Amino acid sequence: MKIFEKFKNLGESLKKTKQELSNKISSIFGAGKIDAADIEKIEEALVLSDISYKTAEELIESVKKRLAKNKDLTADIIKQALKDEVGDKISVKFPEIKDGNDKNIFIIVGVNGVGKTTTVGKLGKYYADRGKKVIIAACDTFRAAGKEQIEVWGQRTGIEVVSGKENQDPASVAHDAVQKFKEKDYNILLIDTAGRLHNKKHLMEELAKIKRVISKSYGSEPDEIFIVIDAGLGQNSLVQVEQFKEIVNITGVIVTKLDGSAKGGIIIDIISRMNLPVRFIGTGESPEDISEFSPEIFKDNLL
Ligand SMILES: Nc1nc2c(ncn2[C@@H]2O[C@H](COP(=O)(O)OP(=O)(O)OP(=O)(O)O)[C@@H](O)[C@H]2O)c(=O)[nH]1
Ligand SMILES: [Mg+2]
Repeated sequence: MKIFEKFKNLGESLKKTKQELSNKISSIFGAGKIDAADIEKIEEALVLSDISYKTAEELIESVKKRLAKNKDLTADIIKQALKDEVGDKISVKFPEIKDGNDKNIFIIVGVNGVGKTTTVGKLGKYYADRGKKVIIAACDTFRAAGKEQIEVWGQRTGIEVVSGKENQDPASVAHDAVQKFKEKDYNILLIDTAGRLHNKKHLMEELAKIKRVISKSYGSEPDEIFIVIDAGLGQNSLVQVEQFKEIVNITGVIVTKLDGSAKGGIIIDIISRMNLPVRFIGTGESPEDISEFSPEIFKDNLL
């Protein structure tokens, strides 16, 4: 597959973050002489792009070290050093995404409205375009519109959707979908789940149950459990990830709505603080608006 196809929209969707961060750093330093102590001044710009204070401080310390001997600092030199330090922070070696087997099951989780259903629709098309036979389980039985929404995505992309009745136990819908998935020649089963707030205990228990039932019917753990986070929600997403991690073993993160946000910095924290791979990026509302994540392209487009 050609590289521009895999990462088609990643660079484009970082435009806003890049513009704001770059402009802020340039305007902090202006044209005057800069010395290493001035590097501290970029902290606010980093935090505004949604890098946590802790990570921003670490980045600043390491940029200062990197440039300690440089007597002729310019805004561009600082940006380049920052880019390299970000690159170091996010170039963590994670296992490959588990989508290469004959059969793989992904569960998609997250709080309300972050873009789970849209992401399931897009992922369905993404894998179908790559020759996989995909089936979707509509396990959001909580909202009537949730089921219809994913069925519309199924019609749009030509992907089969298994859905239950309104208010049916989502775990039983998941069970039926896994049975069908096992019996026929499907390759990828995508499980859409209802939005749930991490502090709602019974909803979090429901999620644990969905996972348990899937593991039991499948005969092994689901291959990936992705948490979807909305780039616009910033640092709050880190709390969400922490809480979901306590209930199910999150294996990766999908960051949506990066297209409308200047807060791409959150990705650095997810990788370096949460130690989770970012697998996909949502870059819009159309079926093709999904891109694989690449640390290199992210780094090159952040500044
Ligand atoms: N711009 C943009 N909008 C997105 C993206 N992903 C989702 N959306 C929009 O975000 C809104 C919510 O998306 P849903 O997919 O319904 O979110 P959800 O997490 O399934 O919501 P609940 O099931 O209610 O928890 C919709 O208007 C989507 O079109 C994205 O990557 N970019
Ligand atoms: Mg939904």
